[in-house]
Amino acid sequence: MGAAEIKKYKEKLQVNGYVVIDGFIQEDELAALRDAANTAINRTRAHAWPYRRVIGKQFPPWNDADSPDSWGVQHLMHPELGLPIFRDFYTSEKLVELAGGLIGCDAALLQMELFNMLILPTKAGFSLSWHRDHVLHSASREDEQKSLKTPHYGVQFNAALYHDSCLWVVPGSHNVIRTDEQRLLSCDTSPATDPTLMPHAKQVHLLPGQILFYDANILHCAQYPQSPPAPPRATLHGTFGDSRGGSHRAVGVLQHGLEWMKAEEFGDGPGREMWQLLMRMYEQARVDNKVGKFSLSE
Ligand SMILES: O=C(O)CCC(=O)C(=O)O
Ligand SMILES: [Fe+2]
Repeated sequence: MGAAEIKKYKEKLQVNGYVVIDGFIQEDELAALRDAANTAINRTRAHAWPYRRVIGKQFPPWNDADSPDSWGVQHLMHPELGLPIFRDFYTSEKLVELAGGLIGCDAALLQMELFNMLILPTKAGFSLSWHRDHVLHSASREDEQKSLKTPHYGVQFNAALYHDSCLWVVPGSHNVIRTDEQRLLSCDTSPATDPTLMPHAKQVHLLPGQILFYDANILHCAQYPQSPPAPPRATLHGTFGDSRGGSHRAVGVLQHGLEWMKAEEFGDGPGREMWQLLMRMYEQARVDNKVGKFSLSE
């Protein structure tokens, strides 16, 4: 993708708080990723993969023992999952270039972070509350304003392998404090059972192969219907950081439990330089006392 095109997407992301990019994953790659996704989903649902987002809990930490049903598969790049295609995708030149361009960060400064997959539960539907990823539901206007003005030093994406309409956003809400009405509908972790009640809410529809980048501060929620009967969801969900942020992103990233990524053998694979920068952030987080903390809680 050319620099001019990336610039155009960056502008959209800055203005609207999200941007959808067409045809990011081509047919061949889509088929191979769907295969791998299927394997990962089956293993997760068969309780042969313990790292998962459990139904009933919206934010980390997630505990395998807490619920039999899942809404996400965690740690797609984990060597024990045995699906190297996910790391190849995460470290691919096209994704790294795009993520770096959107952050405004040279590829050499990009740090490896999260790579997970969002799926649908099989026993009953589940919904997330309206939230911003790293701002408390209960934040005062002053605290909210302060958070919204702080740079992210990173980006996050949803890359859909199937049609995906689970996510709802309030366009443009990423840099504006909530109105009284919005606050009322997002002041606690109650699941958003009817997202249309939120003024200006917009359902995001992704086609297979499209990639969405969204600002962690955009007011958003999600609805996860039971599947089947709903068609499958397999949406690759990841983040990249700008290593110049020091430990700024540490809580949001490390709260997902990335101890396993410290292994030297893991570092030896694709994206080693990005991994080294993650390790540097880990070390800085330890010094700054940010390990073992969480962005949001229920
Ligand atoms: O399911 C989604 O697309 C959104 C997930 C989400 O908001 C989150 O993990 O914080
Ligand atoms: Fe979120």
